[in-house]
Amino acid sequence: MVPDLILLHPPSVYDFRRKTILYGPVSDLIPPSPTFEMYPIGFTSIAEYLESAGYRVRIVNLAVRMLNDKRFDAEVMIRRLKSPVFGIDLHWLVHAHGAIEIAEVVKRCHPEAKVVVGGFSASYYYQELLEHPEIDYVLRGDSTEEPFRQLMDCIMNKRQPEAVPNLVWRDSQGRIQENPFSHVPDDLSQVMVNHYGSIIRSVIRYRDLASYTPFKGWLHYPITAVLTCRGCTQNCVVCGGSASASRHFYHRDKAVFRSPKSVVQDVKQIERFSNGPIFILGDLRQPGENYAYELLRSLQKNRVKNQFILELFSPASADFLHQMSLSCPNFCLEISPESHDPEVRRAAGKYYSSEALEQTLSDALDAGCRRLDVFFMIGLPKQTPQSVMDTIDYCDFLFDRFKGDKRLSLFIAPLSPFLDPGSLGFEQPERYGYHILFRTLNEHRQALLSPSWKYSLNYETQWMTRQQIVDTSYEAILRLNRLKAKYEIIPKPMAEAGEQRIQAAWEMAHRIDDILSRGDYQEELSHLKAEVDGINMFPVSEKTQLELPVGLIKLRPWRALWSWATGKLDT
Ligand code: B12
Ligand code: SF4
Repeated sequence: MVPDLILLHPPSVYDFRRKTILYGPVSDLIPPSPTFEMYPIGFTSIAEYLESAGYRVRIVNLAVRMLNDKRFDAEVMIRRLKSPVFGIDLHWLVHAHGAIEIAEVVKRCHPEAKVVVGGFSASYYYQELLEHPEIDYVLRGDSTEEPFRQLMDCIMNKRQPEAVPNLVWRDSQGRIQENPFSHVPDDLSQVMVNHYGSIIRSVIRYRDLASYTPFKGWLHYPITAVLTCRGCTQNCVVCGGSASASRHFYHRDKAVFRSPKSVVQDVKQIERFSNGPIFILGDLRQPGENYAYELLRSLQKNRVKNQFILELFSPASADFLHQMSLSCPNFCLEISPESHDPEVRRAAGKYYSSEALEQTLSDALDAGCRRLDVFFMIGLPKQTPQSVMDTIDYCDFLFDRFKGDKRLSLFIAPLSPFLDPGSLGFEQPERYGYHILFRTLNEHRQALLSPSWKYSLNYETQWMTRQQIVDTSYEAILRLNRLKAKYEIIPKPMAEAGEQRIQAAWEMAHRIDDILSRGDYQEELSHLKAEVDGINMFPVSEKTQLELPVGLIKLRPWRALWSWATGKLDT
């Protein structure tokens, strides 16, 4: 069955299996690996929307296939795939290398097919992208479902796409045409109606679960995400999806929200095929407390067995936390104060006191929260190496204050590899004390090939050089790991493995620096490949700590199939 569109997700670096690259702690706190093999959730809403318009859409996560199988040849697979249109995401800038390489392979294998690229980074760098002849179209914006449908209609009916909103394209004379960036919907009721149902249908149709897997290890830990909005109400200085970035680069003046009913419908759909945790993304209070309470009460009424992960952008009242626990018993809560120091926190765009934070932590634990994840970051305005070490002392204080409560999980990681384009920090570096080292898409593409993550960092700050960011990160992660051992938050063997991994990575970072300082380094570097790969592949104890226990039966494919066959997945 030939699909009308195939959506491909590239790895961060196309030939990552051949390169010697020490990735560093760039993805320690998210489920995917440094290959960033997770595809945008928007793939599922595009697929659902186009399917309901009569097009057949298939998703192929090339990155996860390459990671799971050393012998998997992406080019052979692409050659075998047949479709008149291929879509490639360049949503996260970390795919700057992989996305363009994959576009080249697609065009080489299927010169007659059209190549469409989209996502945040594609929307930001659309001009540079269209300098690549293998890319025919860039669809800009955070909501491309309807423009994509219009583009598909044009391609299938051989019409020029001059009326397709948000599209940038090359006309028959090779001139770049920039259509108005006018499609920024403020109503989400037409999208993400039944996207999980649509995915299950496609998995069955193409008999290819492997290519739909969102990240390596997902079948063992099938966490799913439920989105509540497009855009954001906050202005975190380092974020390329902030209110300011959305306004200036994605033409979204205000965040829009899904109705509580459709969020709950998503949750009910997930329950049919998975026992895994459900992460409801975004602070539910963004559109106001009424929305948050309505959604939570509806979840209370429509109980599911899955465990929930909920997010707070700022401290919350005891009553609100209590409601969370009534609606989502055993919920896991996440909050990111970024620094112990309110001045650094303020400089990063978050305006609350440490007292308010601690009160929330205390109330959340009292409310019966099963795990409380608190995230700190390195690479912020006004943050010195000493300030980072003080954050670790603050972690010691928190563990002590909450008497080593095992539910309290503290994490720290560097902002890496990139400060997001479009973020306030990237766009107004002097104001926030950043030095931007790479600006163009091509510079970022090259940076991703650097032998060590220090050289791919696209920024330094007025307070920390890249070297200091690297050294401070390893030292802070090491010290926090030791604290977790001291308070018995994690088992001893896990702490020891963590220590070993961090020490080995830190030492390797210095060895690579040393080799690079000697000039002609390619040969010497290639001898390190096995060792570097070993460090990259070493299990990350932070990832394990972030996992919630899942029962023995994790996925319920037959139930999903039955629900689909009987139409229940569409309710
Ligand atoms: C949820 C989220 C995540 C989830 C991922 C969920 C997922 N699978 O999509 C998690 C927590 C795992 C995550 C991880 C990361 N994230 Co994130 N994430 C977000 C967040 C908060 C919301 C995204 C969202 O709601 N999307 C809505 C859905 C429906 O739309 P969508 O997926 O974006 O897709 C639409 C469009 O983008 C576009 N589109 C997307 N792909 C394609 C492809 C084609 C061909 C076309 C035409 C269109 C198109 O059309 C889609 C439908 O309309 C944003 C911030 C924000 N406010 O947006 C950051 C954000 C996108 N993430 C960001 C970053 C940096 C990362 C990481 C690299 C961080 C890191 N170092 O670990 C990783 C990358 C993980 C990976 N790929 O493996 C940056 C991206 C900046 C940039 N330009 O690079 C953002 C903007 C802000 C931030 N710093 O968190 N993230
Ligand atoms: S990091 Fe801040 S600005 Fe970005 S999506 Fe999260 S809350 Fe919004």
